[in-house]
Formats: sequence, C-alpha cells, structure tokens
Amino acid sequence: MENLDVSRTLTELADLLEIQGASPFRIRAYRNAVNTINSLSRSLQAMLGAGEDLTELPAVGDSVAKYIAELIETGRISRLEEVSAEYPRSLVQLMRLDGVGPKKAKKLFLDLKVRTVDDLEVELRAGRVQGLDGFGVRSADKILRAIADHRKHAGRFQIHEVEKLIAGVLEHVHAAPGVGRVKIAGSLRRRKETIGDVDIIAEFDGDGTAVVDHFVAYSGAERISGAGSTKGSMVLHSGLQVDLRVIPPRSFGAALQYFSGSKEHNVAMRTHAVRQGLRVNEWGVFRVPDGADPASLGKEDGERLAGDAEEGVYAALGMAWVPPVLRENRGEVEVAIRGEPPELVSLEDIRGDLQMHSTWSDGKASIEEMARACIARGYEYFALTDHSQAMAMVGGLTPERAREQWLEIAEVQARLPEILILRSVEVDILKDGSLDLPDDVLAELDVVVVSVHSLMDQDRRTMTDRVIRAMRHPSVDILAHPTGRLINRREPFELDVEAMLEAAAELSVAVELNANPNRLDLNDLHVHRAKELGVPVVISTDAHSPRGLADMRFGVDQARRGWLSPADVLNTRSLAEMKMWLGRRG
Ligand code: DGT
Ligand code: CA
Ligand code: CA
Ligand code: ZN
Repeated sequence: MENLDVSRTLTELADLLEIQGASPFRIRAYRNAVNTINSLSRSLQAMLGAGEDLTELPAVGDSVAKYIAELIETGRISRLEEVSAEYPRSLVQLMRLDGVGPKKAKKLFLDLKVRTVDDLEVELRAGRVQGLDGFGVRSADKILRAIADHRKHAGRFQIHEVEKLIAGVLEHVHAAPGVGRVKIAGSLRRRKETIGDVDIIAEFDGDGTAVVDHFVAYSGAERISGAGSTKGSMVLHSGLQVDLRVIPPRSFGAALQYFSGSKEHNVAMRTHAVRQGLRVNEWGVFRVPDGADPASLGKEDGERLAGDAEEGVYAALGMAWVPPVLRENRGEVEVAIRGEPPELVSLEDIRGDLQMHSTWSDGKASIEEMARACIARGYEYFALTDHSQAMAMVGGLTPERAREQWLEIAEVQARLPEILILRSVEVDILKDGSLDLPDDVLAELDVVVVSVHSLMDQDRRTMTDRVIRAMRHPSVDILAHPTGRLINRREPFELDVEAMLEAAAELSVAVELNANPNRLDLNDLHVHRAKELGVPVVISTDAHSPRGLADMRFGVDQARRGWLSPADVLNTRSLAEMKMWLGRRG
C-alpha cells in the first residue's frame, strides 16, 4: 500500500467525521497527519515492516498510528466503517462539491436522504433542494454546475498523485525476471496535467506470460482487470489503472512510440508514413512491398526499417525525434518533417522563483528558511509574495505590516548575500479592478504580482474588465494564476484569456504559469498563445513551504507542452537581465 492510499483514506475518515459533526480538534489532527504523510519520503508500509514507531512522526498521534497500522495490515479501518454505517462514504464526494461542504451534505442526507452526487442532481432538478434552509436558487445553480464539473473530471488523476502511486509499480516491474528496458508511455510520458490510466512497456524476449503474472501480483493491486501473454492490467487501491505491455526487443522503440501517443499524433505520423510508401505500427516501420494492398499485410510484413529504438522510428520516416510533451498534433509533426524541432525550456534554465509565501501570511516557513531553500536550488533571486490585506483570514499584509516585513527582508538579505530577495506582495485584485494596497506601497515593491481571490463568479465581461483594469496600474508586473482554476476541483472563472493576453502584450505585463500541480494556470494552450503575442511567461511555484519550491518541474513540463523556449520564460533571465526587465518602465 502506498502512502498516498493511506493519506486518501485518512482524509476520507476526516471528511466523514466532519459531516457527522465530530470534534474539530480531532478532525484537524487527522488532517495534520495527512500533511505529514504526504511529505514523507519513506514508505509507511516499510516503516511498519521495520518495526518503527509511527507516533514519532510529526502530527501523528496514537490513534492515527493505530489506524495506519490497521489499514496497512487489513486493508480497512474499522472506525471508518463504523462512521460510514451512519453516514455513507459516498457523502464525501458530495461534500467536496463546490457550494456543498460538510454541513450541507449532512442536511441533504438527513432531510432528503441524498447519498450520492446522482441523488443530489435528481433532488435539485425536482426543485426539492431549493426550499431547504440554507439553500437558495442561486446556490442550487452553483451546485448543478459543480456536479457537471465533477462528472467531467471523475476518474482522472492529477499528475503528481500518479507519480507517487506509480513509483512502487515501476520498481516491481523492473524486478521481473528477464525484463530489459522498462518505460512509461501514454499521457504520463507526455506530462499531461491529468492522467486517465498509466501505460508501461517492458522489454522481454519470448512469451510474456510470466512477466504479466509477476506484474499483476503487485501488492498494491486492488483487482486485476486482465492478464495474458503480452498485456496485463490492474487497478490499484486508489482506483488508478495501470496497463503493462510486454514487447520484444526488435519492437520496443516502435511500441514506446505508439503507446506514448497521443492518438492524434500517431494518426498524423501514420498519414505521413503512407505518403512515403511506408507503414508504422507498434511493431516497427516497414516498407510496403510493391503492388501490395496495405490492408492485407500482416503486422510485420515488408522490409523492417526501424523498431528497436524510438529515435529510429522517427528517423525512418524522415522526421526529427519529437519530445513527448509536444505529441498532441498541434503542428509538431510538420515541424519534425522540416527537421526544426523547437528549443524547449528545461528545469536547469530556471534562475529564480517569483511567487512564494512565508509565515507573514499563509506560508509555513520563515523568510530566511525560504531564502535558504532557494539558494539550495541554485537560484539567483526570488520574490517573496505574501498576500495583501483583503486576505485577512490568512494574515494578508496591511501597508504597516508590509513595511515591517521589509525590515526583516533587509536583515535576511544582509546575512545571505548569495541571493537577491525581491520585495513583493501578491496583491488582491478587488471587485472593480482596483488593487488592495495603496500606490505608495506598490511603488516601493520590486515586483508587483496581482491576482483574483474573491468574487470568482463574475460574468465574463465584468471579470475581464476587472483583470485588465488591474493590469493597467503602472506598478503591476505579473498577473498570477490568471484563470483561478483548481484542477479537478474548480473550473476556471469566466475570463477572456485572449483579451487578457492582448492587454498584457500592450501593457508589458507578464503572465504566470503557476507550477503548483493543483493549478497549472495558465495552461499549455494559453502559454503557447502568450508566446505568439510576445507576452513573457513566469513559471512560479506559489510555494507555501520549502518543499513547495520543488513543484517548479510541473510548471516547466506544462510550459514545454506549450512550446516555450528559455527566451519565452521570464525567470530564465539572469539577475542583471531580470533587474532590467523590472525597470522596463523607467
Ligand atoms: P489517458 O490514459 O486518457 O490519460 O491518455 P493516453 O494518451 O495515455 O491514452 P490511452 O491510455 O488510452 O492509450 C495510450 C496510448 O496508446 C495513446 O496515447 C495512443 C495509443 N493508442 C491507444 N489507442 C489508439 C488508437 O486507437 N489509435 C492509435 N493510433 N493509437 C492509440
Ligand atoms: Ca494512459
Ligand atoms: Ca491505457
Ligand atoms: Zn494566489
């Protein structure tokens, strides 16, 4: 069992207890334990196996430690089953809908016997929810929209979750006797923000039955959905499906290419092959014999031109190798045929991070801790962007506190000359597009980052005008998480991204690609458009702890999917160049 399975189950328990109305302290304790588990680098199962005492972990008390042990040993938590006898587990999905929450989920269950999202939709459409205390027509509409979003996302996992769930599987596949190369294919290799299922290919010479049997014997499998001599599929405890294909060495590269997709990329490749009298499939690239009807050929008929290595597959078709992040049929096939693959930004190009929080607002680490973590990552500069006063519940900075913070920044800066700390604030864009700090404070910041955190349900026109008005303020440098989406949880708000980007180009404002894997906002298509319009993109982590700084790679992957080169990304610039950009308005 993976740590993520444990933390998901504990979260479910905490959610159900919250619906039941248990002590907020107990619920808080479980959620804190979940945070600890999520940041653990070692496997809980291995720690228990080695006889370690889990209560030595931060925020893990006796009862949580017992639950973890029970879950890992038996696959269940009896306390969770007790609570779910009273409040069904399906209510957790309900309470996670935007506009519902634990109290309303409880009320819906007690008053209308709503147990599932489907039940809720029926009741909403029948107009029976609208009359309940605490629900109005407006909130009913909002919940209906949330249900539609929920359906759209159901079953897809976020990339950072998948990485955690799959690490053990890969190790397991590598350990299968006689297996050679093992590679991840599919959407995970293309670094998509969400993953439907994981595709793995393993090289093996001969009948693959034993390899497949080994694969599906994985301890983390909840059930096996298929096992044969070339292919196996299993579903992990989390619900994530993993497919394995066993491939002979001569076809390994072709299979890697085929199963990496996307389907649309493959279709375009195949069309290009046919034009040249060639055939490409998961077995290799073959020359179609003169006069042969391609439809009647066996899978490996014709002269084999490539197959063992992926580079060879592209080369045989007269194409440059295409980085997997580009394989979405968005022009990459044509570019590869011309032999001009675009230069893509990489993690090593990043020289600073322009959004992060400290304990001055909702961050968990001090300014100095964040600065040292940035130094450890080799950065030349970073911007400290605590929230502004409108975010009162997280201690957003008033003008007075901003000035106090500058004193601490100066102290830390004096101790750490190896990095430049840029004074900044993530300033709220208020209802009408005005900014949440007075002009004199904004003028004294090195970087002004602005973003929307309130009234996210404004109509398109109002929201677009609001954001563009904020960008017109002469102090503004960066628009952060421009669409406000939370992947699988909250849709982007109504914003005309095209109009926003045109304004950014005109006003010389940069746009953020927020690297937090829950956001990835702007997305790949948006940053591609920013590049076309000449708008600089900043890849920022929005870290709330030193660990959050490591999310940079997710942002870089999304930027690569948007074809960004180092020159398109603002924070690849050296300190001197960055200072020049910040002083661009004279
Ligand atoms: P996912 O799993 O929904 O996140 O997306 P993928 O891209 O991983 O899709 P998946 O798992 O259904 O299939 C893996 C790859 O196999 C896919 O990217 C391309 C290839 N593939 C699957 N079905 C077809 C097909 O009908 N035609 C072609 N040309 N390729 C296919
Ligand atoms: Ca897949
Ligand atoms: Ca698949
Ligand atoms: Zn924010």
